Amino acid sequence: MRTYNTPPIPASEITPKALFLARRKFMQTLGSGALGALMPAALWAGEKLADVKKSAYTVPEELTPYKAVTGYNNFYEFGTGKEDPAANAGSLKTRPWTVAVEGEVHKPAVFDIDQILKMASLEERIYRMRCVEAWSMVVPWVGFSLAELIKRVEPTGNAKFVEFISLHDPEQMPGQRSSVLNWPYKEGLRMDEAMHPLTLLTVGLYGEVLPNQNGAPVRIVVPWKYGYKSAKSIVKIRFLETQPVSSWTEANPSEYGFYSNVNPEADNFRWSQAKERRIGDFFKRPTLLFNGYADEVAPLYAGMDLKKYY
Ligand SMILES: Nc1nc2c(c(=O)[nH]1)N[C@H]1C(S)=C(S)[C@@H](COP(=O)(O)O)O[C@H]1N2
Ligand SMILES: [Mo]
Repeated sequence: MRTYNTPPIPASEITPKALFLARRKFMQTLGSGALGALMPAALWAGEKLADVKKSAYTVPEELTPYKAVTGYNNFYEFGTGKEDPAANAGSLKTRPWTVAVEGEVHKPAVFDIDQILKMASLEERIYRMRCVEAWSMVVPWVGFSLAELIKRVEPTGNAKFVEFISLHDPEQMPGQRSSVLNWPYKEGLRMDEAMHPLTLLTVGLYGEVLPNQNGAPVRIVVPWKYGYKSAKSIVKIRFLETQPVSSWTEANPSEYGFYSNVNPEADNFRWSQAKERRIGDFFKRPTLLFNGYADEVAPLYAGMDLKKYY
């Protein structure tokens, strides 16, 4: 079933959230309209997103609890421990926020996050997520197909790849003061992968604005690839003729290839990818080729040697 309970509000958030709501109410009752209009539709992490439709791109699996989805994360900009992002990402300022779209496009643009939120109708999509560290989750994301944004900027015939670049700001991202990765965090997709309807431009989860630790205010989610392909808190999308080099490939090219499709037979890692632990489960389960999305995405790789193009 796809029902879920209202996520619990951590005690630490109750006071500021209540204050925020009170302040907004105050602004709205000023009645000037002008001030009210200045208030963004959705600002506070945890705030409900309006008009979210159900999507056909959804798996009928039990959801990973909100607490785990938002409390057990990889986001090295805020530390390398799984609990570091939830503890430290409060310093990320998600407004104002823009995403620059450039490179091989006819209509380069700088989109404000509020423009992005209105670009296409928001959908809830329950996706299986698979981290290369052999754990997995089922997350009800909110967003729309990245293809919707791509169509607006009209890629040129030279656009073969898309690069996603996360925010680089050591003031807000304390993890960037150490060089565990080459900052900013960079990832990429081939054009047809980026255009695939499953590739989600993501602004929320569990019906709410994305918590900072999950990559607020906007991130990519590519459910048939290992988690690191899904770049968080992106500020730039670049269309390229040649394949970009991602941060993880720079760190360790023999393990982190460009494609990084979930593959139980992948033998390029120091540890096996054959099984995974769904967060909350005791027993491991077998990992599925393309994370269970083979029907949808296997045609993208027809004729390719998936061991060579890992
Ligand atoms: N900018 C940035 N994006 C990132 C990461 C990161 O460290 N920095 N970690 C990746 C990894 S390894 C995973 S598994 C997923 C985790 O997403 P989640 O915390 O929302 O589950 O984010 C990916 N995106
Ligand atoms: Mo990951």
